[in-house]
Amino acid sequence: MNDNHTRKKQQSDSHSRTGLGVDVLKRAIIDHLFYEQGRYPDVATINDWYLAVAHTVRDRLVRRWISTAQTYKREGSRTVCYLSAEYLLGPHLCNNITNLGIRDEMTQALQELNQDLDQLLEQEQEPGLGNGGLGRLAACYMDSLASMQIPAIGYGIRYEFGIFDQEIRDGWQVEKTDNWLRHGNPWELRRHKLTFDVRFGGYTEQFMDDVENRFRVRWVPDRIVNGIAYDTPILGYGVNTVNLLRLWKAEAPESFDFQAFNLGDYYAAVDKKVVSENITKILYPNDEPIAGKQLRLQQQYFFVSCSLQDMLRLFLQQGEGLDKFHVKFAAQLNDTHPALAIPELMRLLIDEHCLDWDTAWVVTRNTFAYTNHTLLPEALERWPLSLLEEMLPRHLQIIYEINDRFMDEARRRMYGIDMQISRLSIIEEGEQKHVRMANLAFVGSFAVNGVAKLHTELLKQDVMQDFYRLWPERFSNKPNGVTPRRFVLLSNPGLARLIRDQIGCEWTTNLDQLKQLGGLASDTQFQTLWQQEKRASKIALADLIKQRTGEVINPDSLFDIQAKRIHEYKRQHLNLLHIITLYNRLKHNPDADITPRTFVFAGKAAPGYKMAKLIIKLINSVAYMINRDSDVNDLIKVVFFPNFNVKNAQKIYPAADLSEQISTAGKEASGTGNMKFSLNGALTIGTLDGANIEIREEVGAENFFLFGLICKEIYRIQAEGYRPWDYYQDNLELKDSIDLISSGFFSHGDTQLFKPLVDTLMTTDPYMLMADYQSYLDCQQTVSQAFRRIDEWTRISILNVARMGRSSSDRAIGEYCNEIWKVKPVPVEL
Ligand code: 26W
Repeated sequence: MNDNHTRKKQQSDSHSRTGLGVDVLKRAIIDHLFYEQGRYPDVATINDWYLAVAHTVRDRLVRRWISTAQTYKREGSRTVCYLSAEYLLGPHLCNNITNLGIRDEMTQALQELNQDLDQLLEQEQEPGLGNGGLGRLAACYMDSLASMQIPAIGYGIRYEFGIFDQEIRDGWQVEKTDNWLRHGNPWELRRHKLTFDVRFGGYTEQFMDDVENRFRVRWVPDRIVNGIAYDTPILGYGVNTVNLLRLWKAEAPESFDFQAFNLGDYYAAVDKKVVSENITKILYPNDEPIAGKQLRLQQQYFFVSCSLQDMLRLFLQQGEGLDKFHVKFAAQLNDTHPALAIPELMRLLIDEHCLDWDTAWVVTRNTFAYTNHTLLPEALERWPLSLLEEMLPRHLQIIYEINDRFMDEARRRMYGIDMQISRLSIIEEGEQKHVRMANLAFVGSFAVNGVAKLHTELLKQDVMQDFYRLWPERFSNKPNGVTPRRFVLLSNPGLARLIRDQIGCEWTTNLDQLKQLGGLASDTQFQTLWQQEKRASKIALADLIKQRTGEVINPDSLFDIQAKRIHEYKRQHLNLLHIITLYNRLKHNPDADITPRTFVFAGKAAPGYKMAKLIIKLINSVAYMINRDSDVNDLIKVVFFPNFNVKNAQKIYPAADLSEQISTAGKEASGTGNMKFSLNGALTIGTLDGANIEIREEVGAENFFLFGLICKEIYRIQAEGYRPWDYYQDNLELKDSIDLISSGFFSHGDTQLFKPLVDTLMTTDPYMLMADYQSYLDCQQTVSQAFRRIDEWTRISILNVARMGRSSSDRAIGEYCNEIWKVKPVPVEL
């Protein structure tokens, strides 16, 4: 943490590339506008000003970047490599200004240049290189690694097109291509010289290596793609550390085939270029059901091979023996998407660097650790063996060898234990064989973790029970966390200032400090200030909703928000059943005593996920009817906020009174939105699922609106035979709500539109909505009563924030560093 003295010194630094004072910032911005954009203020566009400010801030990062690289090189520091197919970074500018600690200075500098920082921030295209929880967690962890001065490199894919932009047309989701690079990207540096060959296809052959005097394997690929590094600086908060996010782009070794051109075959001339670049063209927009698409596997192998070749390059610079590779690097596999790293490191060590199998295996298994992020069977990756045979013949050989040796070890370990060994195998037998990526990830890692207490328990008791039975010591729980920099300091500056005025600002890097707020929970004056901050955020969101949807909402109503990917297990449609029930109550009795509420939904559906898209249509159809029904007199309003992404999330989390975390128990691995809402003073209504359990333990059961069946009860009911129809029959309000949907009331009389959704609920209801309906309704009634006692509500809101210290991604990264990666901070002097 740069103390005030260092900061003062930096403040006084007048160098236009590095100074942090108002005047030097002004000069730097004008310099960049002039020399970078070739513009002068009178003619400069908003985007010109944005780029000028971006380059001004980037200069301050690059200086720290170089100092960091020099320090790590000098120290030969043990380094964490985070391998993730997704990084949901969000906009860079404000985050870097916040982490440099110059938000006030930059705001003033721009004011004096007649520019508005918030307006310029709107200019930035956010890099949406992720789908949801997993990708955002990777971004939060990169922020914490840098803020805690841990030497780290984030490796991933530089998708040309990120997660689609969502538009709502006639209530339906429409996907728009995310051309985030259209205006260039000031936050990345192309590393022309840093390219690696990545092979695909072909065959392998054995040959006798006389020098090594042993047989070796040669892989003769039938196509090679180049991987080019693009580096994005990740600045820590209040430190000089700038870690590296290295994303790979695929390019053809030769971007133009002249011979083909001369022969007049113009397509062939560019064919290789197009095919190669397709690999990193677009992010797969699914965040649970796997695509199993060839291109997806190519993407996974491509970035894994580039990353490991780069790690070997960095290691060999140190001149040590490769049998010490795992001493230098700890590599975290963010779910199974990078699991091919295991056979790829084996291939590189054995085929390219001539290590023997055993040494290579010791190095490999002591390099990798694996985090599981989902228990949903349909999300557990398993690749057809035939696909691997065609695309990665050498890796399949290595996977077979790994599996044979592993199964031998397993047989030895399970001696006398009755269990089915086939479930352990990396190879899934059957008519079409598959490679189980979770099994491969386990076998090739020294540590495996879940992301919340219940999730880790279910991992041990269910999905990976056989592995846990034989290797319990490898399992641990590493509860997720979120960065308080972006999700409080940056997105809720008013609340951050209020907190700082009371307890100082150490909480931004030591979130447990928030506990001190507990003592102010009943302080009426502080409560008033707290309410004012919340109301200001609600008004800001109301304005944005007016802009984006045309809907006018009442900022004094209870803002009840569910914002996350649309998925049946997250049960946005249970939330809808509550709304329709309230509507029915008001229709039956317009004087019914309903607490005014605004229901806000936000979230994208995977383009191929029909039921999720139907749920979005139903939300908008219910909104259409209710919002225009004068009988309900604005007591309840429903809004679907389009295009939920990090930028919009930063405006939604601060404005919530109630956070909806209503997934079926046992389905949400952790959730991280739940933490962001709670950290911004929202109270949570939720099930005992994922991190809701830890949040409730921390904030106190009396300060959490709990409902629903717990995991065990669900297993029991399903084992005994779950009959959703009975709940429909026995519960009039539930029946009326379902019937209103089936009647076509929300679909202009079309009784077929929502039939698939209603039929699923009435027959299988796999996510137990019918069974949890009444408990949810009762709990929502409690919420309505509680919100009327606004001072009591505010007291609980303050307590919720005060007790959310453990939800910091710094706490999580601290646990990974001490218990898995065994890595220490390396402070950087400028
Ligand atoms: C293409 C297939 C695919 C893509 C992404 C399958 C699975 C995923 C991710 C694992 C899904 C995901 O984002 N899981 C979420 O991870 C968060 C971070 O740990 C958790 O908080 C969420 O509960 C979990 O759903």
